[in-house]
Amino acid sequence: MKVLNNPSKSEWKSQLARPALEIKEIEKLVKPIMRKVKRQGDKALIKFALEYDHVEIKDLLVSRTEIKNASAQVAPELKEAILKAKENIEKFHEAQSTPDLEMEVMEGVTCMRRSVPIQKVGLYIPGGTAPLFSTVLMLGIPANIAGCEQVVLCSPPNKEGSIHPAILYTADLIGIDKIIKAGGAQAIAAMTYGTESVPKVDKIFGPGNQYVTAAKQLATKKGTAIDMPAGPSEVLVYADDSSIPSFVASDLLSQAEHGIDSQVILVVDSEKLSTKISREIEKQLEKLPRKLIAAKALENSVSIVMPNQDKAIDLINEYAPEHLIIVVHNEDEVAKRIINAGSVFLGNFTPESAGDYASGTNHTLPTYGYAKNYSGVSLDSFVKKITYQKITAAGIKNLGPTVETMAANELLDAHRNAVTIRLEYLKENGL
Ligand code: HSO
Ligand code: ZN
Repeated sequence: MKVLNNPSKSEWKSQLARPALEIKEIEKLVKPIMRKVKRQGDKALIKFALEYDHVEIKDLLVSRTEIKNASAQVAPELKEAILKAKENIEKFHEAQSTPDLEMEVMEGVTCMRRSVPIQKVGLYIPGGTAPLFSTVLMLGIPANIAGCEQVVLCSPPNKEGSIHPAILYTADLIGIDKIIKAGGAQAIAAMTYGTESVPKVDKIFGPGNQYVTAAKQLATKKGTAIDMPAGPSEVLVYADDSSIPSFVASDLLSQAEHGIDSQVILVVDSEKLSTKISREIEKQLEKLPRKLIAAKALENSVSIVMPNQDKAIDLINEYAPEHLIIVVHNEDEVAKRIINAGSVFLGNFTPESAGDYASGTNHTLPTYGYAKNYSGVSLDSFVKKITYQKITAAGIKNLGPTVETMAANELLDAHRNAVTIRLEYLKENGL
């Protein structure tokens, strides 16, 4: 890890720059894939499975028998863990529902707001080197609580032509019955346009590689919403001498093992602590099965020595990390001053892994600085809010003149007339 000693504000941007996303180049490769799926539907998905996943797929839809077999392959201990995580995630997401709103804003003028579920949602679960069955919980649970009518899940088939058993088990556990063996940009295209097996959805959720990310961006141009723009996963740990260096190192490594493009940033108040944590990283890295991935990620990572706390907080807010771990003597105070972060973890005993899997918060979070303007996935991501209003005769008399004046001054006479005609009617009828 590169060490920076008290860099000045003018250096932050360049020193903390995330790796550039070559979205435009990738879009060029993704567009023809999307077009083919649009034209040929399932046939294209089967063809792409052969080309990219190297497997012949007969049925894109996972069958009941496959789900049953998958369940038998998941160890009881893992099933129990998934159930515990499910319980916590359900609890925390259920509590996020907001009551419908109804109020008389002025006499005779009532405004209402109601949450309604997005009808059809698509969840993308990557295959690849780590089977992210935890993401099935993070996306499927709020979709259920919101009351989405249809939930479809796409995940790439492995060489045997099936999906990882823990992904299937988890999806079945939360009642997702449309599980499709399709990955990459082609899966996103299928959920954008619809095919014989895959319903067209209103919103697509879930992480993925750069092809998936580019396809999701293209989907938004076709009227399909997405959870958020994505980049590689990242963590920033802010620590002082109240932290336990081996714990900090373990958190940095847990993020680094996600992928070679993951970014991990350490902000500490002394060089001595930075050195201690670096040593711990070296020690723990050696024992990791994914040490090559983690080591590569650490190459893009920096340790920043910043003795002044105000400056450190300023830097964190500028960087806007996806995950922020704060382990300093006054962590609660610092936490209150954080304005840009996806999810915050406080104290020595709160590893990011807890939130990644099972504490209850969602792990689908804004990366790449988008924490400045996006929230992580929550129950809100699966609902729309519709407003209503009802105005009585007395209400239009109260509000009408205000609207008439504003409409006239915007030079929109038809708008004004829509009020005037009603006010005149009431007058003519002695009401
Ligand atoms: N840290 C990832 C989520 C995850 N970690 C899933 C393990 N499994 C992005 O927040
Ligand atoms: Zn993680």
